[in-house]
Amino acid sequence: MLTGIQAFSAWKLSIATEIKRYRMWLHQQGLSTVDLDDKLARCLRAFTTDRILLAFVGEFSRGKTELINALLGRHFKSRLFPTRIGRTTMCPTEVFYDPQSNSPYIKLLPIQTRNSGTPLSSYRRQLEHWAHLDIDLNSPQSMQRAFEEVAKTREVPTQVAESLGFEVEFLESSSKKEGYVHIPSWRHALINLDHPLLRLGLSIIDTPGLNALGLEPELTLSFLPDAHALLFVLSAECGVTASDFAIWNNHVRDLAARSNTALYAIINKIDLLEEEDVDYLPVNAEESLRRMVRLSARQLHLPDHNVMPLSAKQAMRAHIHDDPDRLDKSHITDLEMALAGSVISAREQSLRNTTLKEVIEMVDTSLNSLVAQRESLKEEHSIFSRNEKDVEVELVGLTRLVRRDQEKHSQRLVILQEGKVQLEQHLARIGEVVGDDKLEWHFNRAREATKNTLNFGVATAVGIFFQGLKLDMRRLRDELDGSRQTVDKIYQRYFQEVGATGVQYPDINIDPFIDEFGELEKQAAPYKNRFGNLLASQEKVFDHFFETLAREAKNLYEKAREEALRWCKQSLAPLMQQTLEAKKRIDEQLQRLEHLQMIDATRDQRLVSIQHQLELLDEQEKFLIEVSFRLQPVELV
Ligand SMILES: Nc1nc2c(ncn2[C@@H]2O[C@H](COP(=O)(O)OP(=O)(O)OP(=O)(O)O)[C@@H](O)[C@H]2O)c(=O)[nH]1
Ligand SMILES: [Mg+2]
Repeated sequence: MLTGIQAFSAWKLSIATEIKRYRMWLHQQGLSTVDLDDKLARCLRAFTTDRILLAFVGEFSRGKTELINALLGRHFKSRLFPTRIGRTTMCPTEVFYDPQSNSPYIKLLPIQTRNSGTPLSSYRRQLEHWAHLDIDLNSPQSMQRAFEEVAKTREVPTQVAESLGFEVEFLESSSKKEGYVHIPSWRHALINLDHPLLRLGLSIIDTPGLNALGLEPELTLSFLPDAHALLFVLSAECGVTASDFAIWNNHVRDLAARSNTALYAIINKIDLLEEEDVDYLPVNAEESLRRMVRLSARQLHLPDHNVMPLSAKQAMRAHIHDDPDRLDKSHITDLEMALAGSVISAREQSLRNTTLKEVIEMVDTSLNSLVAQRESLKEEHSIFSRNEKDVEVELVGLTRLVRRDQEKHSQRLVILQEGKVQLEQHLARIGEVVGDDKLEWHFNRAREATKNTLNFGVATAVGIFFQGLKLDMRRLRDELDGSRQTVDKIYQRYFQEVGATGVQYPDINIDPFIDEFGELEKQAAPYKNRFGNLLASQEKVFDHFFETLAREAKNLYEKAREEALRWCKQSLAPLMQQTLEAKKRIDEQLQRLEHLQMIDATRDQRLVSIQHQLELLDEQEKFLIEVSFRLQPVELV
């Protein structure tokens, strides 16, 4: 996996370097505009901030944490996170590398913050609310103490647990105090470690088993859909049990449809199966494992190759004792290879098909402009190479032609400026169709309906909310259809002036957003069924869920608006870039011709001057060809 991620990181870095070089070149040539620069800055960000997120979910004690230990254990050679029989991981735990910090740490968000109604995403920006623990990777005792803290629980009266949004039926009762239950001490943990995989941009989220996913809706609604791979961990001891199945159905299954997440089911603890086979069963272990894979794949509706049998514990032991045979038997390498293959290549494809494509088109436009400039210089060269007495006449003739060209280009710029004004109107309308006030209105109306569950019921309240949002999205789609017609007309008018240029405007599709709203709404299904009309004790849980759901919907709504506005603003950018580059070339040519007419130079001096220009052009062209070449696809390992 390390090799795959290393190759991917090196590739992203090299692309980012080329984008920076091209951006600088545009600046130096005086060809950069605010729009073009914004576009390049956005593309650069996509390559420099790209991360790979792996999420581990499943029922408690299936071995999620041990699997993370095994994946990181290749480097550390020791077990990092505590694992034990029964519930271990008490709060969602993110593991990553923080380049801004000099030493490893754990940050813990107190559970009481659930009372505040502030989302986790906001707390992530306010680190003063988090407890901070330094960890010393060289001291096993320090590590143990720190990680024990993450797993800490507290005893609180059931009402307190309810007021924090917990569903009491999922909590362990206190053995000492009547009416008290155990709740986790912390709501979320952030762990910064220096590890080669994490340094390369991999981050991991470990989740507790039991009903943790139901407890922190932000996890299922926000974190997990962002994951590039979701590992649903099962145990070979029991296969897919009813509670595994409930987690799968309620929280995992639909995630794959909502996002580009690669979904794997891991059948962990296969070592146990082998031991059993030796002692009691005549059937060979391999065969029973294959059967279990096939059965689980069928139950979960996954392709067989996405169900991976392995032993995290055996892999961990193999790392500790440096035992390649045991590592082989653990089958952990199969998972590492599958992850490297599917996740990295999906990330890479997505960057190639979107961001990188845009950059390559921009570089091509600049290259085409240089080619046109070369043609002009060659033409000038051929004029000056001819009989000297015709030169002045030809020069005047050429100057006249170029001046006409210049005028044409000024007209083209006018077309584009007028187009921009037209698009401003579309921009304003888009801002109205999916404005903040609209969103607020939908939210308040749904809020009213949830409060008034006697009349409406939860299902209706959620339904009303999403109907409103989807209706706005459809209006946005109609508005964009109108904008597209305007853009189309501008391009046609431009093409009539210039002839076909091969430049195309990017397209936009709002349908995936509408689908995503549908998927988000589906996440409310368990609540709809469970609550119908809410009991008082369930209200708090639903409130918390609804706040999170509404916030996610809000993010999605804002994302759709942002994309629509960006599309509208940048739809003329390819033509604008082409026209500005051509205009600059023509202005320079005209200046040159006027200068050549004024000075009293000999034919040779003029030829030398043109030759010099051609050499400068060669350098520019060489530079851009090199950039363009480095942006082209290469086979990653
Ligand atoms: N035999 C065997 N035991 C394993 C394996 N992986 C994990 N275990 C054991 O299973 C128990 C639970 O492992 P954890 O990694 O804590 O499980 P988890 O899924 O993270 O559980 P929660 O944090 O409570 O949700 C521990 O005792 C592990 O040692 C494995 O591959 N083989
Ligand atoms: Mg765990």
